[in-house]
Order: sequence, then C-alpha cells, then structure tokens
Amino acid sequence: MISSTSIEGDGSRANANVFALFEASATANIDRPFLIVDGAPLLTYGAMLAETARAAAWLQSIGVARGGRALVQVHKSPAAVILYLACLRAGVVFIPLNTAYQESELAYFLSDAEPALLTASLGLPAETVAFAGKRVLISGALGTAPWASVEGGLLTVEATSDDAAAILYTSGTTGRPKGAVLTHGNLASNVLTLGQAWRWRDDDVLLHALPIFHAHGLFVALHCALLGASPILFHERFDAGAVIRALPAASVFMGVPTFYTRLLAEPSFDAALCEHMRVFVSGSAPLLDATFDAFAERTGHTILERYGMTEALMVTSNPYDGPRIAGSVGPALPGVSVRVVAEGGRPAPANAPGILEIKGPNLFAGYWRNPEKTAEDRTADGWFISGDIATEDEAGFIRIVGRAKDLIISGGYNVYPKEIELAIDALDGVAESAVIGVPHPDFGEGVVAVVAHTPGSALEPVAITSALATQLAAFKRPKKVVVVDELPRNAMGKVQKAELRNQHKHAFAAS
Ligand code: MLC
Ligand code: AMP
Repeated sequence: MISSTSIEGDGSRANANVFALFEASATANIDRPFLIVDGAPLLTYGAMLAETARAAAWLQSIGVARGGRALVQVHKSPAAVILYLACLRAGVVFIPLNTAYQESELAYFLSDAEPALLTASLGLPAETVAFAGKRVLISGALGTAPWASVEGGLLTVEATSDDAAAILYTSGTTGRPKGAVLTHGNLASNVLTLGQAWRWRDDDVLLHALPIFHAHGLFVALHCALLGASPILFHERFDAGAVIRALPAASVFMGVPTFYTRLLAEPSFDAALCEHMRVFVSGSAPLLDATFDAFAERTGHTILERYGMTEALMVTSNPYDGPRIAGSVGPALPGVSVRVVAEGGRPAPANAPGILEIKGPNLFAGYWRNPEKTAEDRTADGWFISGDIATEDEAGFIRIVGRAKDLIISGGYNVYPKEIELAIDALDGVAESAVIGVPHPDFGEGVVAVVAHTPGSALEPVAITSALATQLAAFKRPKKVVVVDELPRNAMGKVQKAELRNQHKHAFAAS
C-alpha cells in the first residue's frame, strides 16, 4: 500500500510538481518495467526518468517554457506518454485532444488555447489554420521522437500546487468546448487519495487500454501506476481479445462500462483468466446493474464503480473493503466533500434526488479564460455544481440517477447535443433538429438526430450523415437520423426531448 506523502505544507516536499511524486517512486524502482508493449518491456522506470528529462530539455530548447501550453493530438503510444510526463516535468501545460477530432474542430482549440506548441501524430492541420507557435509531428516510436538525440536532460521544475498542469476540454450546453484548468495540486491530491482508497500494492500490474486524452486513462489509470511504480501492460486501444489475452499477467484493470459489456460478450472470458486480478474499476458512464451482476457471476469479481468528472477528477468510489453496491458510485473519497441539493438550495433528504455538488482539493481552478462560466458553475460558498442528479443514502452512498445537463455519454465519450444540433441546423433543407441519447447495447447511449425539414424540401437522412462526416468526430455523429415534418413542443414552445427519447427508445434495440 502506498503511504500518504504530504506534498505541501511540511517542507519535506517543497516542490509540488505532481511529477515529483512519480519521480520519487521511479527513483526507488529504477529497474522495474514501466511500459510493456506486446509482452516486451519497452522502458524501465529508470529509462522513463531519463527519457522524460530529455524530452523536457527538448521542450525548453524549442522555446516551450514553464507556463507555456502544448496542444497535443497524438495516438496513444509510449512517445505520447513520455511527452505528457515531460510537460509535467518542465511545467508546460498539457492539453490533450481526442484523436477523432476533425481538422475543422481543431481550429477552435488552437484559437482558444493559443498554444506555444502543437503536436500531432497523424498530420498537422493545413496552413489555413492561423497558428504562430511551433508545429511538431511525433510518431509512436520513441527512437524517432524529436528529443531522441537531445543530450542531457532537464531536472523537474519547481511548481506550486496552484500552477496549471493540464487543460482538458469538455463541451457544454452552448456547444462550445471549455478548457478545464487542472493544477498540479489537483492531480497530486487525487492520485494520492486513489492509491490509498484502492489499496494500490507494490506488486500491482496495470492493464491499460483506455485513451490517454481524457481524465480516466490519463489521471486515474496512468497516474495510479506511476505512483506505485507499477508495470503497465500498455494497449494502444481497447480490443476485447487482446485484453483477454493480457489479463492473466495483470492485477488491475480500469474501463468504461462498454469495456465490460464487450468482455462479457466474449465466450472465452471466464473466471480462470481473472485469477490474478485484484480489482476491476469502472467509471465515466453508468454501469448497469445487469453488467455488474453478469460480471460477478462470470468472474467472481464485483466491479468497483467510481464517479468523477474532468473538472473534479475522482469524486466518489465504492469501497475497496466492504460492500460494492450495484447502481451506486459509493461515498465521497477521503478529503472530497459532496452534497445533494434540492430545488431552492436546501439539502435534499436522504434518498431524494437533487443536484450533486462537490468541494475539495480535487476541484479544478476554473475554465480557461472563461471567468463567467467558472462563476456560473460554483455556488457562493465555493461548491462546484456538477450538473448530475444524485441521491445520497443514510450511509453516504451516492447514486447518479440522471443529468440536469443536456449531455449524452456514448461509450464513455461525452456528446453535447447542442454542438450536433448547430451543425445539423446549418445544413440546407433543415428547419431545426433535436439530438438525443437513447439506450444502445454497446455504447450505453447512442446518438439519434430527429430533424425537421423546411417546407417542401425532400431531406434524406443519408445527406445529413454524409454532410456531418467531415465536420464532426465519428463518435459524435448520430448513429441514426430521422426526418420529421416537425418536432414535438410543449405549451411553452420548448422541444420535448423526453417525448422524443421515449419515441426512439428502441432505435438501437438488439434485434
Ligand atoms: C468509437 N465510435 C464511437 C465511440 N467510439 N461511437 C460512439 N461512441 C463511442 N464511444 C465510433 C467509431 O468511430 C466508429 O465509427 C464506430 O463508432 C465503431 O467503432 P468501434 O471500432 O466499435 O470503436 P472502438 O474503437 O472499439 O471504440 C469504442 C471504445 C472507445 C468504447 C473502446 O470509445 C473508448 O475507448 N472509449 C473510452 C472513452 C473514455 O476513456 N472516456 C473517459 C472520459 S473521462 P465509424 O463511423 O467509423 O463506423 C470521464 C471522467 C471519468 O468521463 O469519470 O472518468
Ligand atoms: P467528463 O466531462 O467527460 O469528465 O464526464 C463526466 C460525467 O460523466 C459526469 O458528470 C457524469 O455525468 C458521468 N459519469 C462519470 N462517472 C460516472 C458513473 N460512475 N456513473 C454515472 N455517470 C458517470
């Protein structure tokens, strides 16, 4: 189990750079494998320290200094992990982007983030994108990384716990993504809490199949392993067959619910494969009771479900020791406070729904260059308004029972209906549209667009689907488009999304 090292206050660890925590663990375990790719150890923890120092020196040599921002849209690879850690070491603010984003979506992030460095692995945006900083292509191979020939290295720079470590974009009800600024203190406090709550062990081996451009894969999975200097079985993407083959060598696995339903769909997935597993963690989207039960029956393991969000990192977790309750995300993690607030701002009675609010050292600093939105999402007494509807029972166990925000979570990715509606409404022949999420057997929720045509236009669903193909990342595109004469409205003239969700609830029913 990892001891709780205070990163501030007592002077024993003056540098609050979150990397200093990982450096301390790595230094004590330099010969231990860090990343294991296709069964072969690629880097030891000692090599990780040397590579990240070199990459940090490279950042400095190209003028990307402490406080500067690096916008990074790269495939998951060992080089991408090194680049991330080098940014932490150098005090450069890391801004990861989903690789599925199209070039047109990237333009917004460039203008909003104003990065000093843009790194891509597929190709760099066309010259038409106004961007004054450096552009660099990195491949997945460490040997060809731009820092490969750098001699020497940069020591971990000093950071305070309030310094920005990363900005993660999350969309919003306005359709415009907002950058959540996470500090070194946020990241450090959360990983220390998780290491204890999940009883991280010295002999743990993490099977990592999540993307590393979101909080779950980056700040939860990767960070826990780094804190424990644990070997990581590093998979570039989730593939059920590959995960099944790797499981016998692992002890910890983390995933979104789709990972678990896909594993259960494999007849070869059984208890014997999970013999050495210590814990399976699920989060980012609701885990169905049916999945929890089927998993327990098949493997003998109860999935440990936790709840979090980009702006607050991990907030609640089912207990490691003690009952893990299906449908509940557990009580608040140590050091984190939650409350359920009913209409009118009063605390909701036990088991009654209300908005979940969050406070603690895990809470982000604010939205990048958006003080209005930062203020709007906080109460006068400093609590963050999550937008999730929850209940809390007498024992402090939280259930997420709905969302006050218009958000679809598909396979663990957030899709904001407003953004899709704006893109559809701009197309010829469209009067208006409503984008909804309905049950989907694989992704949990699937995106459906209900589109009203303009009078006299012969609008075809396929025309909408193909028009969106170049504008939106694939995971955001509606998996089904329905053209109607008009959208249902209530007496106030508001589109009735609940009615549409009901009408289309079987759109993806398994046949
Ligand atoms: C891919 N597609 C998706 C999708 N992922 N569509 C909807 N929802 C998704 N999540 C698209 C593909 O582009 C493709 O489109 C088609 O669906 C089929 O793709 P696939 O081959 O089945 O997808 P796959 O590559 O296997 O990806 C599915 C997945 C992936 C579930 C493995 O989405 C994934 O890794 N999700 C994890 C998301 C995650 O890490 N979330 C954490 C957020 S942090 P086409 O058109 O090409 O056919 C957070 C905070 C917290 O929420 O609490 O953790
Ligand atoms: P993101 O903005 O990508 O960080 O997504 C955060 C959102 O994911 C939360 O506000 C919740 O709506 C949802 N979420 C995360 N974990 C869970 C969970 N275990 N159960 C239900 N919803 C979850």
